[in-house]
Amino acid sequence: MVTAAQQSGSAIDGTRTFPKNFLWGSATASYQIEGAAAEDGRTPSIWDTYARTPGRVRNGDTGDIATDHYHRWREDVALMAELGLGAYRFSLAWPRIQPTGRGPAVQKGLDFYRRLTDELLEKGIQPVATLYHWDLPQELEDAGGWPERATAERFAEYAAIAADALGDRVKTWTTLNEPWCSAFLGYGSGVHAPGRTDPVAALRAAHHLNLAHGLAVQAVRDRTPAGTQCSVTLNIHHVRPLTTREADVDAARRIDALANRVFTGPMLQGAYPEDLFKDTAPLTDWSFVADGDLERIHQPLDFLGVNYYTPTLVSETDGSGTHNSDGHGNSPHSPWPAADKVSFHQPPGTTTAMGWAVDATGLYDLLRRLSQDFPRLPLVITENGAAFDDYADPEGRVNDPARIAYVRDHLAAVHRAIADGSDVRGYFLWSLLDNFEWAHGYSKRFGAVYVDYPTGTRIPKASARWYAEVARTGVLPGA
Ligand code: IFM
Repeated sequence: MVTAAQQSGSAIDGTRTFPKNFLWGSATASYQIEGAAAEDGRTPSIWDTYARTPGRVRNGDTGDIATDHYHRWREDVALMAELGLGAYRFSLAWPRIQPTGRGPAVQKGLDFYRRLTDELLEKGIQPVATLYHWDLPQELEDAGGWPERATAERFAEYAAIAADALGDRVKTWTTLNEPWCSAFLGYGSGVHAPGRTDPVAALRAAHHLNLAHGLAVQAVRDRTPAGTQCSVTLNIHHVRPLTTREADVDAARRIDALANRVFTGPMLQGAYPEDLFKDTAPLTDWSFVADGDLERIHQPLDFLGVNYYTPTLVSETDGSGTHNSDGHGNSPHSPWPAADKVSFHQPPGTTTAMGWAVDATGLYDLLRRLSQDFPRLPLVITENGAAFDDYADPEGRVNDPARIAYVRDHLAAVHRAIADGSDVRGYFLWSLLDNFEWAHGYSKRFGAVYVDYPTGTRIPKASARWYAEVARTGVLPGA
């Protein structure tokens, strides 16, 4: 059998060939693009409520209209086909399918995703569906939200509804997108919906998101044909210590536990890390982990989805850093429970419009580490990309050389990781379209396709054309 590593090659001129079946895609999320917030039975999610709360989102932006994908989906699928994408990763809006988070499904909500997936399949684009990309039905938050076990149980029911309705056409499922953000930005620092600032609630939320994942995998597997792929997407932080001092190395260990191993431990190994329990002991005894939960969470997965943008640089606190690591807004409340002695530093190098350092070596190191820690688990880059201050020139063109350079360097890192033995099966560019960038509103443009918000007009940026060529040929040009 030819391995992916053997199939991938580099030429003297710097071009790099990816393995034959490597999946080239692009990604979006429901609240960020759909709009139609009150249409066809959809009710508010926590992000509708949060965005409508003054002071939460830049410029008071909301997802009410977003890119209007709910009405323009056909045009958007046509764009994907034009760009030659092999796969499209999107998320289902829970409040569109099951508005109160419980009870029967709304037919019109399901029909929207049926039409979308039919159109994708018709155009030869593989649908990759994420069940949860942060839009919890508000009623479930009112009942306690992710810190409560019942929310995980509701999620399993919703996953069953989605799998029953779409399991005949969606062959690849992701349970959660970046549960770290849901738990720690949503309930810890409060810079994401629902905006709560309680470290214990954040840890409880992390556990119930883990449980929701395990229950949803079981629900999807029970209802879908053999061969259906199940996964989860984590924004694994590549955490580096500022120096080799023991205290800084320990700060990196602590953040690695809170960012990564709190999820990979139970999901992939069936146990929470002991050091996480020890570090957080002053806050909680974790008695919310019930008997049998770890078995429920630890389900076999077909691949791990990895989202990577920038590395994380930490030290034991020296007063020069902050507790915010990721440019997702500033809050007096830390998203890192029991890590008061950790400072976050700006990694060296140029930055994107998010203020995030550009460092593709972080992606390489991360992929190699994951392959070593979980040798039999294939990896897919489910998000990677960059925001820049793009604009349409008088001829209506959008030139974004910095994004091309960013994506090229990160793809080169993926290629190198594959050549060194990592089993990476695909890459999804974040994002297909400029969209609602959470607390930043519409001020940050991550799209390969530019969106003129007042008119909804889509303009493929230079990077979209460049990426289409890479996807078409499977060859990354030299720098
Ligand atoms: O826009 C987000 C996405 O929703 C989740 N991952 C990170 C992206 C950029 O911040």
